[in-house]
Amino acid sequence: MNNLAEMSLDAGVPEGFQGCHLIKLNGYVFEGHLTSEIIKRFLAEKPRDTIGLSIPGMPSGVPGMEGPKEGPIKVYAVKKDGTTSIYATQ
Ligand SMILES: [Cu+2]
Repeated sequence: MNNLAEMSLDAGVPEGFQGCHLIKLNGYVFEGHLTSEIIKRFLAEKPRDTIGLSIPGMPSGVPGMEGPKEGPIKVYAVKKDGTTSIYATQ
C-alpha cells in the first residue's frame, strides 16, 4: 500500500519512528522488523500507556532482512503521549 506513513501517523506513531511494515494487533501497532518474541512479550505485558513498538526504518540483519547486523537493534516503545523510550534490543 502507498499510504503507510499516513497509516502510521493515524495510529499515533510519531514521524521518524516508522518502519517499513505495520501490524495492527490487539489494539496495538507494531512497526518494522520486530521479532515475534518481542511482540509476544509486549502483548503479555499489555502496557496501558503505550500504543505499540517500533524499529524505525529498515536495518539490515533483522528478521526478514538479509545482510550484516550492526550491533543490537533498538526497539522503541511509543507512548500514548507521543514520546518514545527504548523497550528492548534485539
Ligand atoms: Cu523492511
